[in-house]
Amino acid sequence: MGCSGSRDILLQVQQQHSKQIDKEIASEKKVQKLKFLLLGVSESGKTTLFRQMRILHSNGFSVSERTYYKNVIIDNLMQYTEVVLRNMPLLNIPFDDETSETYANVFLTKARECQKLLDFEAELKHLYCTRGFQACVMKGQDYSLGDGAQHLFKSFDRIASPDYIPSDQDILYSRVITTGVTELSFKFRASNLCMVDVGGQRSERMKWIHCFDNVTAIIFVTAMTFYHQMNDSSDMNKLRESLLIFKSLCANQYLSKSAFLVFLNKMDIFKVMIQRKSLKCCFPRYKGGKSFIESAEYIACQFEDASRRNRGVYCHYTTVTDTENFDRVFDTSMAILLEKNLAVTGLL
Ligand SMILES: Nc1nc2c(ncn2[C@@H]2O[C@H](COP(=O)(O)OP(=O)(O)O)[C@@H](O)[C@H]2O)c(=O)[nH]1
Ligand SMILES: [Mg+2]
Repeated sequence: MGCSGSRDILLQVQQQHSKQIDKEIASEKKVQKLKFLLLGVSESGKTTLFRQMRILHSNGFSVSERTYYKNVIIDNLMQYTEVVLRNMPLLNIPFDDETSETYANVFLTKARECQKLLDFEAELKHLYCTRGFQACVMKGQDYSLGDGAQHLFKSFDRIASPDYIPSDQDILYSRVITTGVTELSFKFRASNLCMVDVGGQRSERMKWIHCFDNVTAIIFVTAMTFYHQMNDSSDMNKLRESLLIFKSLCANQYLSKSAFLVFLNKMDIFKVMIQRKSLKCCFPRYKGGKSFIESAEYIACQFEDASRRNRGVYCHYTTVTDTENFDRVFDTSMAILLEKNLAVTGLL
């Protein structure tokens, strides 16, 4: 009796211990660190998405970071203004009047040395309101004017004020070429997420492989607007180049266990652009019309075909500069990925 009693107690202790271990494993699993790697060619929107993560799921931007972005924004505005003014004659867009032409020449001859936007405040305020300048900005897609330019031009009065502090939206539209690797860790639902942002230029792509260890999912970002844009350094259509890179990533043995999400980005600009220029310029076999849905679905299909993976690739249409829209899309994409795909593949 004594013997079987102590055996029962031992069994109970063992069962409790085992339950405790199960609990710990379960809770460890629950807070498992998931690594998401942002890949895609330059200017697809990776860093903007990364900044949204900071706004939505981390502490946002500090005062000193906003001061840093103020300088970036002023620098961006100088560059964008120069690009527009140099493209006006190339696109046969005349200046509205003599004053505008004089102001443009003053800016173009002096701006580079001086690098102080506010020294040209009066000239720029005048130029930004002219019909010629605005018409050239509207054609920005034809000569690769940065996609943040319109927002920054519109916000000039605010940016030029002495006590200007960049808003989140200004930061999302600012452009800094990424070099190296940046990580952000944050809590998302029951998981700890680590998001990794990398550079997208050719030279930076060599570094991607160093980040391939233990990647839960690749978030491949591509701008849908790439369909009519060339990469000057590779002399290739940027959407076709994105597809090639995506295909090689899908075939990469180090990523064989990683899931793949494709964010087809810059939906806002694409919706307007597709009315003007058909997808045929990129895909001669495209037989559809100019509607957004038809064109966007065709692009999504190209990525699904390029993957040739039986586990499936999840495509989502995004406008990563739009916090509310992106919050929703990211939530949905994570729900699909975490709840369906990763559970099945045993990654979660
Ligand atoms: N209008 C618009 N602009 C975008 C969108 N996504 C990114 N951009 C802008 O495109 C530019 C390049 O984005 P960035 O995130 O730096 O691209 P990366 O090189 O892939 O990191 C920035 O000025 C962004 O503000 C979008 O969905 N819509
Ligand atoms: Mg970047």
